[in-house]
Amino acid sequence: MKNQINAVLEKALQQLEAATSQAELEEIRVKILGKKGELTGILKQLGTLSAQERPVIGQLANEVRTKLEGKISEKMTEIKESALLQQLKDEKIDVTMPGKRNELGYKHPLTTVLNEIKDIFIGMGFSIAEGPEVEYDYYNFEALNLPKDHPARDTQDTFYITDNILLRTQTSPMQVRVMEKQQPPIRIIAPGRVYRSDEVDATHSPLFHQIEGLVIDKGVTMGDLKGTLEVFAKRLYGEDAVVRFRPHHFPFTEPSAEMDIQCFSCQGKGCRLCKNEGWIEILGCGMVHPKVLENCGIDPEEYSGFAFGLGLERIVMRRYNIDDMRLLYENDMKFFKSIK
Ligand code: 2NL
Repeated sequence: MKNQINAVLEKALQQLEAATSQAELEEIRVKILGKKGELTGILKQLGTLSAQERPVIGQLANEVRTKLEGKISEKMTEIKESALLQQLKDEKIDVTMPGKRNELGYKHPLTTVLNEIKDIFIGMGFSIAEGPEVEYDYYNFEALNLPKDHPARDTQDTFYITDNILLRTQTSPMQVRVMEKQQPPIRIIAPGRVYRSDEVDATHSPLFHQIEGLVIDKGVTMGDLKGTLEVFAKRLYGEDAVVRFRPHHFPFTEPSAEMDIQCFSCQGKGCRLCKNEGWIEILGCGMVHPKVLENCGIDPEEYSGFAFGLGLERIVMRRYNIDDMRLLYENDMKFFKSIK
């Protein structure tokens, strides 16, 4: 039996020496020292030995068990250490490698220019008024002196939701809402999305952006309109910008005008940029129609005011020399980087 025990010890030591993983060690431990293990099996036979042999063999078996347990835990430590070393080696970071740069976002050109325009008007004492894009027919048309049979109300051009609810075609309804709520003095701009049922092409989109402005107070004149809008043009295009006003017609203003800026490329002589006009149209404007004031609960005998509207896309396209409006909506990063 002594030989048997020593043989088990020898074999176990050899296997332990060759083991390379924690699982292998555990397997060896169970095979030798487990409940059905080889050494345990031998110990179960102690009863068959004589009274002199039993304590000698018993002691030997215990020594072997202790020795093997010690060896297993020693080997375990060794394997764990080398696994850790390997892990550290695998996870080593080369701090001299070039870093991965996170791409920083930037503002859409529509937002950049809108913010500039907002700042210009805020600098002149205006507030920003924002409101619903789904509107009542009344606020979008009726209150603005556009009666039911007016051509601008053509169902072909307007997204109607019901008979009297629609997607706003301009941001003026927001200005009507402010006039209803607030007595003059009023000085606001109303920027935002507007909708028209247009086919998409280089100069049209069913969704675009408008900025309208409104000033109402006692004694406001066409002189205030011209002065304010000229200052706006100079802030946006530079102090040497030259503007002119041409008579026009809008149902909600009387008199009405359009403001042009002299072509900065040819100084009014006419070139390709201004299509030989010498002037470039910037916005529409006029003195608020007395009927509109009345509709909004403001006495036209006591107050007067001016209003204007401009299309943001057109200003942005001219600024960045973009000839196709679709580029503003297609989120092609190559394009946006090229005009950044
Ligand atoms: C254009 C012309 C314009 C207005 C908008 C307006 C608003 C109220 C009362 C009177 Cl509440 N007028 N807005 C006035 C004149 C012109 O827009 O060409 N826009 C792109």
